[in-house]
Amino acid sequence: MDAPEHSQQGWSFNNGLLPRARDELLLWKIINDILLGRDDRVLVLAHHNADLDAVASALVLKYTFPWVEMGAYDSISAPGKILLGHLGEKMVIGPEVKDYDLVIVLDSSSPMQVSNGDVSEWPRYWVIDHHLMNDNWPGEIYVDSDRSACVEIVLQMAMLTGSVLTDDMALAGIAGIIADTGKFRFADPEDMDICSFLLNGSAVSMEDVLSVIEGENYFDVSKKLAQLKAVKRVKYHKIKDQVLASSRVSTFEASAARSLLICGADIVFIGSSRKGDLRISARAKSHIIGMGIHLGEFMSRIGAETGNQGGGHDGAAGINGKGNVDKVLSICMSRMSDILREKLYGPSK
Ligand SMILES: [Mn+2]
Repeated sequence: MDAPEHSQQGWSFNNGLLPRARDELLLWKIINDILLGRDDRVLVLAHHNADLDAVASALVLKYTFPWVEMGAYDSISAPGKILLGHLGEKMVIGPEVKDYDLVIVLDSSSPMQVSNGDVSEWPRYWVIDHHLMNDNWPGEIYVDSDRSACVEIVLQMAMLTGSVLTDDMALAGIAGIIADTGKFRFADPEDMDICSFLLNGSAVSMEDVLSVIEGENYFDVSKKLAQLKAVKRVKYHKIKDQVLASSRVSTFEASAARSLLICGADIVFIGSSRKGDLRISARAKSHIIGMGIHLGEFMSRIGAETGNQGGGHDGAAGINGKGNVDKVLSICMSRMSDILREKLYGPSK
């Protein structure tokens, strides 16, 4: 499809449209490596259970640098698959990383999300991420935690290289931002600016994007069942007027967490384990964040305490690793109870 005539309109920094990159020089280092790899095998690698933002980021990189190959470690989320299918693109699941010359890791705050945890044998790689800065990754990485979605950083890369904004790029970009801002609930003005820019510069409408990412939901029986199971297996307790809840599912941790928040919990921990791998997803409502609780920092601490890797945003975070799910869940619940108790009743004597 030809890009609309006005697709380059406003495709410039500091025009109230696309925010300037946090570290343009570092971003150019990554861009140059991808450009130099034009004749090599370059892998764009999304994390396991690649979500919409990770898939969108991979897509925008592919549109900008068509020679890259897209891969996801272990699996792709259902919404991620829908976006790929809609755009007629494929992502390799579990690519053989050592067969590549260069790897660009997307949207991943730790090696555990894209490998068995050991990246020492990997080829040259870069990490582009928007989660809270941490030291899970050895070496220099590009992190901009002011960006609500990783795809916003990749769009900045597309812009830096003077790439044309296509409808597919706009659709992927908006989808990633919608997903990572909780359908704009947590969006900041810059997220709205970027979406407005993408809508203005393309023939894509909001309805186009939403029908792609929501359309299949009503027919996704395993997601519906995961949400109901999360409710059925819930454990909860209250501290003053706040409710903490935990539960277990085998998939759709994020939707399960959302369901428990809708049911009334203020902070939720959802555990799952697959083939010995453990995952905990934590979510909190905005008044909890307002109390000064940062789930990303919290999960990073619990990760360290349990020999796993944790991190994320203030209201949405997770732990990946190995171990007993119920045990890690109960540690999350008891440590968070202590924090809440101190916030609500003052420090214990
Ligand atoms: Mn993301």
